[in-house]
Amino acid sequence: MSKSIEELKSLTTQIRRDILRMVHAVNSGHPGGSLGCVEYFTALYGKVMNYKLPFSMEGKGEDVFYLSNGHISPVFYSTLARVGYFPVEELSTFRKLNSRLQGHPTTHEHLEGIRMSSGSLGQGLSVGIGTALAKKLDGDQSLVYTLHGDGELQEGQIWEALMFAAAKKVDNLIATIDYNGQQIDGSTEHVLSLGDLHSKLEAFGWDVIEEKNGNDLEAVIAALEFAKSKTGNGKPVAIMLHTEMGNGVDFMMGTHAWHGKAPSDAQLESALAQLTLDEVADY
Ligand SMILES: Cc1ncc(C[n+]2csc(CCOP(=O)(O)OP(=O)(O)O)c2C)c(N)n1
Ligand SMILES: [Mg+2]
Repeated sequence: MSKSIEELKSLTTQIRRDILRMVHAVNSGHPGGSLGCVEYFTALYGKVMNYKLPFSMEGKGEDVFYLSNGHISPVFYSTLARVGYFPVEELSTFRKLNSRLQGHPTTHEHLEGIRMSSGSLGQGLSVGIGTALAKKLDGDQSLVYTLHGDGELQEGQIWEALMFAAAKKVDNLIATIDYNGQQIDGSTEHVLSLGDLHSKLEAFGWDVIEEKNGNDLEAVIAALEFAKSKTGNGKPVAIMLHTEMGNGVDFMMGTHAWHGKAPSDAQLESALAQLTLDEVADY
């Protein structure tokens, strides 16, 4: 797991190609949020997180990750496959009948790397907290990572969980918010403003890191490493990761339009032409 930055940057391009091809093949899925979170997933699984392969559901003695905003499954599945959890060829079954790669991740399909079912927004922080507390009871020093959409933060359960984690000093947890400013129907500002989220998280008792360059791989790695350094200090840690929905594909960037829409044949071609690699490893 010691890939160079150059190799990891190539991986981000390959993951973007996978996302687009997966969603295009079945004419459904969520490319926008997925593309925006590529650097986060690459940093996490390519550099920062300590995980064990082959996959074990127990997750003892290793860091674990929960995707709370389950609709961005394409970036999750591609990353898991590309780092060796399951065969890359299986990405071609995305959203097909009887596939292990359902539109939203499920545990009963036994896909390696998936530890919770998600898609119904708002639940992953609670699951992460439970796991973090279990790790403490077990004397397990490893960490729990969770990812959430900013629109997802409009769910009430999130705020109960935020309050609980700080009150119970769950300081082995790093929750990241995909702060892309967009959600299914428009901007988060327009649909239901989160207000001064940074201050709100701090007021709830969290250590808050804000990273403005969420699509700069090195910046994301640094933010995650910094977050790691903050663990064990009595407070849960949040990263507000400023990302761009649709990042990497010019006509998909910065709009909610591609939250849950597949590209046409011509659009796929145009998108892939923007994501070139010396050695393309499409499945
Ligand atoms: C409990 C719940 N309510 C509504 C939805 C429908 N839904 C799916 S994605 C989404 C938008 C969420 O916005 P955000 O978390 O910012 O994701 P992004 O659009 O940035 O990918 C909504 C409302 C859902 N999946 N779960
Ligand atoms: Mg969003």
